[in-house]
Amino acid sequence: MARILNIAAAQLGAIQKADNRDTVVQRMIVLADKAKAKGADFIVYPELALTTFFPRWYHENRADADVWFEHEMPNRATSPLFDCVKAHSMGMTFGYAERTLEGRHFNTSILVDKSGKIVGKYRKVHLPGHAEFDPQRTHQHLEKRYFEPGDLGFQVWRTMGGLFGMMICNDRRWPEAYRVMGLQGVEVITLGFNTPSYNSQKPDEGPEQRIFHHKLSLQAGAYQNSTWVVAVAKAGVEDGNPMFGCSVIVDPDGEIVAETRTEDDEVIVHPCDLDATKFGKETIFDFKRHRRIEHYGLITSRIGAEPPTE
Ligand code: CDT
Repeated sequence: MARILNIAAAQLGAIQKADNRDTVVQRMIVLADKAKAKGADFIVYPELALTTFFPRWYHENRADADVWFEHEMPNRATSPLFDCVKAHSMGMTFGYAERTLEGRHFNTSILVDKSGKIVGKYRKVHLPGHAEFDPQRTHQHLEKRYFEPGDLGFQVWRTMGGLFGMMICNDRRWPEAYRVMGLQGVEVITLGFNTPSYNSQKPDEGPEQRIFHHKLSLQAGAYQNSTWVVAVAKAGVEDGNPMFGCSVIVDPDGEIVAETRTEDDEVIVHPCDLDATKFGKETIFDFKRHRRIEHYGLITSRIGAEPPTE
């Protein structure tokens, strides 16, 4: 019998610097209600869903950026969202900036089951951008200033009748991230993103090429690991800075089966058959039969490319 999970990709449009978390959470609740009306069992929200994409703003004093971070989860602002999805009996995942009790900072996503319990946490591993103000760039991307690399690895959780994993934005460009979850049998990978429509170091690289690379990465990751991938944008123009939409649900064959059409708050829902992951996992991507780990050592022993000497 098919294991169908109706998954909602809940894209958020722009969140301005001046917007507060209560307003954003109300928008997320509207999307949850719409998703429920479309029969969703599980809803996926973007990376850093509660605020503007603040790593574009330079704070000389690093501590001044703490206003963008959550010190506990759920908290006063997000409790209504937890209550809402619990009342709808929907699981969810969303991203936020996490400040731990010890004062560490991570770009984090949580996985919440249908009872409203947090069952999984992921902290972004591949942090893009730079740590210092860079006058050469058309816009800043200071994730390396405000976050430390995630310390929880790429785990997979058995919940809601499936095997779930999370990654965040830039992680989607790294095949290692999918494969580590693929090796744990992952069936659904969720991913939130905030991707500027233009390359800050190559302004003639615009939305068309950026969206091509976005989809290329997601579709390859889904196909090569025979898993569903659900990628959800925060999109639109935040304080003059455009980010593309194109939230997508990708099936285990690598095909896009649902896609948003706007750069605003928008929800799409697709019935995802988790058993559709089996065919690829048992044939061309039956890792146990076909992988040759004796040839993969460099993947974990070397970080940067080192061409052979002449
Ligand atoms: N949020 C995030 O990870 N964005 C990156 C932009 C990279 S440009 C420095 C992305 O990979 O989409």
